[in-house]
Amino acid sequence: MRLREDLKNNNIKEIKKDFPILNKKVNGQKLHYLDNAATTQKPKSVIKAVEEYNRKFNANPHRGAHSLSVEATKEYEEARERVANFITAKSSKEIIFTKNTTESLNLLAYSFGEKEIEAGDEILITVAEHHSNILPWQHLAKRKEAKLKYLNVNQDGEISFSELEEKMTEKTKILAIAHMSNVTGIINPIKKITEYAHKNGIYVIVDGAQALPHLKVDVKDLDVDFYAFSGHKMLASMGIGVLYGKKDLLEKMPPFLGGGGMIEYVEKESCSYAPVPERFEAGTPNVEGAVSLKVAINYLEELGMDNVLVHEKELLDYAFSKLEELPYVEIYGAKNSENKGGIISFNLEGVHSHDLATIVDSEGVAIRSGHHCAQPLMKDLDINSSARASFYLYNDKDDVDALVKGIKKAKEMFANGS
Ligand code: C6P
Repeated sequence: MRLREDLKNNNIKEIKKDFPILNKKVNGQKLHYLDNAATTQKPKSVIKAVEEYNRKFNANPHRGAHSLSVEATKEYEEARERVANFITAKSSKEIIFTKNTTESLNLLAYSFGEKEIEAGDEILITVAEHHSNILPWQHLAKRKEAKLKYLNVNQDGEISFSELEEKMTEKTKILAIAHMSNVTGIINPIKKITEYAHKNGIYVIVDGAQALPHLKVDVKDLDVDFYAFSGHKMLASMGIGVLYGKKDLLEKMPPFLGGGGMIEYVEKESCSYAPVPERFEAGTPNVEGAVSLKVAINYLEELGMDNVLVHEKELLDYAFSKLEELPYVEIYGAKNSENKGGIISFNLEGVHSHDLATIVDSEGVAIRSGHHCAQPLMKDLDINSSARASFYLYNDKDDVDALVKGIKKAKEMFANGS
């Protein structure tokens, strides 16, 4: 309850105390970490849980009768239960642990896609997808002689339902779309999109890398077929990710990788597979990562996901109000927080985004610059790169003010011919 009240009362100073790295000085300045869409920082509880796991429980799970292996298995499976509960899946059997969102989407393309897609079929994605939700489908389409089709986005970063209707044909088998864009921060109306797609017999695959850390996701209510996300973008360690899938679909899918842990029985020339989810988890899994995810979810639930989004929207509106005072700043996507999470992409007239990122870094402000692994969208926006500030639950107005100060400094330096 303490955390929830702190967030609601905007007592972010107290929340920051949970994140040791935020005490760090960067270039002699207080750290203002605004690169949360790339990865988030870890609270003390997550750091402690990972250490504790290694001190007390580390063993190879599902592979031994000895006590330690049983304990490691318990830790791992508890984490799976926790994830299932967090996203309101029907069962923990619907939760597959992967490395990250990228691996989850590749697993789908190589397993589900390979089974479902035939020559001449169509796969629909949007132009605003991260490369992780483009390349697996591009490769699948090439392998199968299928067609990859793109939905456009408007100035605000939104797709249009009339274009969606127009581009869904009887050949369309899969629609793969981000829940939240990592460039514009737009939140796509996944429930409505899924209703449209399902009416046309199309499977819906959601890239939830940016959405799940910031808003309440109920996969049952959204009715999506698959949902992918990464632990490191939601306070957990790097190297743990999730693929949620409806159980009846997962059960029909062939494995992606072969090896230990995913079989029932192996003979010299053949084998039978373990049931889901183990069928998709070949090799020794990342148990400490799963433990970190469980504890990260505990932290997020203590705050309340609705409160997290409200807080980020408040910061977003504050940032918009500050940036709008600077006529030389061009913002990409909608300039209000209505359908958005805490992401702002922008450029400064006459300043390359990498130069801007370096200058604000000298003020202790960490932002991302570049193409954000979304080059088709960059091309549509007619830019090669942008700067991006992305917020999380431990950011406050002080962080935004530091960013604005850094932007003004960059503009001045470049005006003076630096
Ligand atoms: N975007 C960013 O700075 P991984 O790397 O597998 O954890 O996540 C991939 C991914 C997939 N979809 C979306 C919408 C994403 O934003 C990302 C990761 C980071 O924007 C790193 S490029």
